[in-house]
Amino acid sequence: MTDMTKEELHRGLADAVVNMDEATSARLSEEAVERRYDAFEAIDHGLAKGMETAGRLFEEEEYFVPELLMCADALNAGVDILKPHIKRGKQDIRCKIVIGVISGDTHDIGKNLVKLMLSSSGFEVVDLGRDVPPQSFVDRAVEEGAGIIMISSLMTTTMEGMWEVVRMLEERGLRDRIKVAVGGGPVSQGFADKIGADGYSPNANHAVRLAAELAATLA
Ligand code: B12
Repeated sequence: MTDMTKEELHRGLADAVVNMDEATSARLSEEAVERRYDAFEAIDHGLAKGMETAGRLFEEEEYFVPELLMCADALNAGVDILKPHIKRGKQDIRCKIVIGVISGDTHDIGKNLVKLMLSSSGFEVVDLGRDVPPQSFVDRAVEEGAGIIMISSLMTTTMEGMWEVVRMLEERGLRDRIKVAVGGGPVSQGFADKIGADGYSPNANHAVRLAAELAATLA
């Protein structure tokens, strides 16, 4: 083991993602586990921060899609090691959540982190994956008896699909029984209000609180 502080280790994880370095991402994640550092913090303050920087490099046209894919591989190598060590929440929430990325959109890193936090906190989560048509969110929520639909969108061009989900729930008279929460890069509280969603969260940590609040309104 090295003598890195927690902050240095987080920085190392972020750099490993930016440098597309899966081996270092995995090694430092193992080190975080050995040192009993908070596993989600290592993901959130380390690996995800690296992805943010990669996003900036993409905007500056220094990185392109192939680089981003390799950054995502490095992030996932670390997440796989840290995942089993995320502290499980104590609350006993009996609410099923259907989660997915809206149609036309294949960005699923953020959605996967939200899912990870929700399931670690005791929620039963049904993951529909990415590029999910609005109709499938509604149909699966009904089939599964879910109380909450959580939708992710990373692109301005796909976020309108979230509106469709709310509209379909209204049409089917399900709006009171199924809550809708939205999130992802271009999504804001203002957008959530505009489409009539029940909640918005800017990150995975807050998404857990939001889900608990929405679940309480269903009880
Ligand atoms: C990584 C990445 C990719 C990877 C995705 C890999 C994967 N498996 O996800 C790859 C390389 C495949 C990719 C492809 C493309 N991408 Co891209 N990509 C990104 C990038 C750099 C980072 C996204 C990310 O993972 N962030 C890290 C995670 C942790 O953050 P997050 O997703 O925001 O999630 C957090 C919160 O938002 C929140 N959250 C997320 N979802 C939800 C849901 C709920 C319910 C809640 C409550 C909270 C919540 O919690 C999460 C964790 O804290 C962004 C830039 C950016 N700044 O976002 C561009 C970006 C999203 N991509 C963009 C583009 C244009 C594309 C492509 C079209 C490029 C191309 N020419 O092919 C394709 C699109 C393919 C498609 N149809 O989906 C644009 C979108 C522009 C727009 N229209 O809005 C962006 C903004 C880059 C840019 N500035 O131009 N991309």
